[in-house]
Amino acid sequence: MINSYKKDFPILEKNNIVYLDSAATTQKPIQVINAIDRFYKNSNANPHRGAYKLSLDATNVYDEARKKVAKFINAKSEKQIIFTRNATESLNLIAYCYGLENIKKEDKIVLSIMEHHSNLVPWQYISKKTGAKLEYLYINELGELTDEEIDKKIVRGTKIVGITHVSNVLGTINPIEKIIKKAHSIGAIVIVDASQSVPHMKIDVQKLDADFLVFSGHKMLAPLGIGVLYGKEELLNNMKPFLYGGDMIEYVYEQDATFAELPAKFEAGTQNVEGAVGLSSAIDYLENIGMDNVEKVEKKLTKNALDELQKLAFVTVYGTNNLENHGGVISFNVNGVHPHDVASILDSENVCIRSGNHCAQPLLRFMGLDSTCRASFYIYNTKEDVNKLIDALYKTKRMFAKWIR
Ligand code: 7TS
Repeated sequence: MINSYKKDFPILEKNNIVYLDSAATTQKPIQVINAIDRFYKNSNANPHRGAYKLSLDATNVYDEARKKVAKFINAKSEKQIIFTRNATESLNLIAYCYGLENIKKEDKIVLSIMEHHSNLVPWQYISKKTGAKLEYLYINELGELTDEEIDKKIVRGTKIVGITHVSNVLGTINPIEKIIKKAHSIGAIVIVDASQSVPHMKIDVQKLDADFLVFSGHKMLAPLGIGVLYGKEELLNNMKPFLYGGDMIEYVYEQDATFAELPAKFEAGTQNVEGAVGLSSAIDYLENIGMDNVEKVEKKLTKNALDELQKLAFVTVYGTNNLENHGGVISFNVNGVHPHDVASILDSENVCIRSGNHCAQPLLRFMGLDSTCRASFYIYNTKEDVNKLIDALYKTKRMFAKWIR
């Protein structure tokens, strides 16, 4: 059965590829491509800077996109939505503008060992600059964070907890509700890296009570180059700007300047209106399907893929088997064959997977691995895609028969 969403993605239709690398970036539906095309044909100008109709149009679509994002994650106010380039920039903004200003030598920063480098390397910098200790929440053999580990590490003295909602390597869905509650009980703030969750499930920032939450548009059908930083208003208000320049100021004098209110304070320079328009259209597309359905489609695919991969004696699958806390990302290895070789053979069969350390070297090192193969799913994937992945893995087995363990 071909699912009804694949037809909306010209690149998949045209190239007849099985795209299993959506954790890296997703393909774009024609609806999003058309929305960007319409913007450039009808409304392109520099927003917030012109009194003429086109500039007002550009301002309007940009502001509407912000409102849509706020509603999508249930933020109290659209002022809490800062557009950035991507999750990485959002995380750096938090590290520089909150971390550097608020963390002291005697404080502790706690991260999970499964953080993407984007939510890890900035905190190494802050730790070195401030003298604060950097500690990690480690995983059990199934790639999960246990209650014990959370209670042991998130203790008095912890000021920041950085946690990815869903691991981009193992697909583990972390118990962020519990982590947020625990962190707040001892006075720490929590940064949720929702890069691998906002595209795939309903997220309610008010219910979660996250202090900061970040994600990238390009992992949820939107164009490259647009990201989101959500933050509690009081925290954002008390932070200094990240970048200085046009449109983030109120008054500028020769020796001094005052700054604009949220969200403009954090959006220096000409805004990525194209990105915001694309993100707005991507949200429309996802909401039209319904996030519950997106999650259902992916759960079914993940179960199917896990079942099929686990039947292969020459393949090792990493992470938990519990679908309850497993997103649509699966890491595995063909025993005895380097993941880059596996990915090349799969590519010759038009199956795109990622191989490598997935920008999570500390996690891989903790697991005693250098690299893995990774298949990640989105709404355009089908059972047939999983079958093609399995067939291509059999081909790999045939080609590397001598080395397979
Ligand atoms: N956080 C997580 C959990 C991610 O998976 C990624 C990107 C990022 C942050 C950074 O996102 P960016 O848009 O700022 O680059 N993850 C991946 C991946 O798994 N393969 O390629 C990029």
